[in-house]
Amino acid sequence: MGDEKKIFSDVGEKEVTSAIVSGFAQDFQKYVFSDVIIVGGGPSGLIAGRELAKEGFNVLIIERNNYLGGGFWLGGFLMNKITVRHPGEEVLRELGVPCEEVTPGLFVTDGPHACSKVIASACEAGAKFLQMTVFDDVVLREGGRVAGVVVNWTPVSSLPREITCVDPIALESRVVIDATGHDACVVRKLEERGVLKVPGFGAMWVEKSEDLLVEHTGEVHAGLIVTGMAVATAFGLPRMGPTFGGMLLSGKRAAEVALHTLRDSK
Ligand code: 48H
Repeated sequence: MGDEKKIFSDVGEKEVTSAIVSGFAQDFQKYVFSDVIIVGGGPSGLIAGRELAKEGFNVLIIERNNYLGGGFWLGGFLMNKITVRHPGEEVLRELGVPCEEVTPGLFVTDGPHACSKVIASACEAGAKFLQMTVFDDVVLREGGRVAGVVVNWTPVSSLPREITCVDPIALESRVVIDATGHDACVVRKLEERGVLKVPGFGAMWVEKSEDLLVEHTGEVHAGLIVTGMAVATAFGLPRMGPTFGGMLLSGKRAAEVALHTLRDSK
């Protein structure tokens, strides 16, 4: 502990803590009002976020877990092979994910490779993330337009109410995208408030579901776009099981719809 040669720079605890606090606060301040808030960091939300951030919009992705990627790390039944039906592989190849055609029109890839690339592509495009943050409610404005989200830390919402009297906070945005998967939490909140009726997703029918899902991806209510599995829940469409082309293409479609709104309202 004296004259030995140091490998690392001479930086201590207070600098480390300060870097974390100021970095987080600077980003957070910027995302108090964003162009787009995406609730849910699964494949559909990540692809939508990537496309929108690439176009130069401020995108904030809110995720209740610490890890991003949702159900995209694994295929079905805890087996980590991801399948996509054509043309889903085009999105994977665009991101540099190798995939193999196992039968005409069906492609297989490794979950960890595909998922990490999708996450990295959203980061590289400039999307920002709030992990361990759970959607709690919507912000509604004139005419019932969705104008943001109310969130809390995930640990706060998972502890018993009597020891966590912590109010949530609101974040505003020009567009909100519900990418929360089967739960369709944002859409469900509008149902709870008597704004929408939500039928819930239908039984499995892969050949029908993915086309329908991409077709129905779009605005479900003023200011709110729905993507991914949440579309099936919102419109009562059949589920597709462990195949993900629909999620990737739905994310792209959601971004296209959001771009129209963002450009029209500039
Ligand atoms: C913050 C939240 C909240 C909340 C949820 O489930 P996901 O992977 O969603 P998609 O739609 O991008 O992909 C669905 C796909 O993974 C899948 O399950 C398929 C294809 N199933 C077919 C079938 O037949 O079952 O990701 C959603 C993300 C997750 O990371 C959640 O943790 C997060 O949203 N999330 N984040 N606040 N209230 N609810």
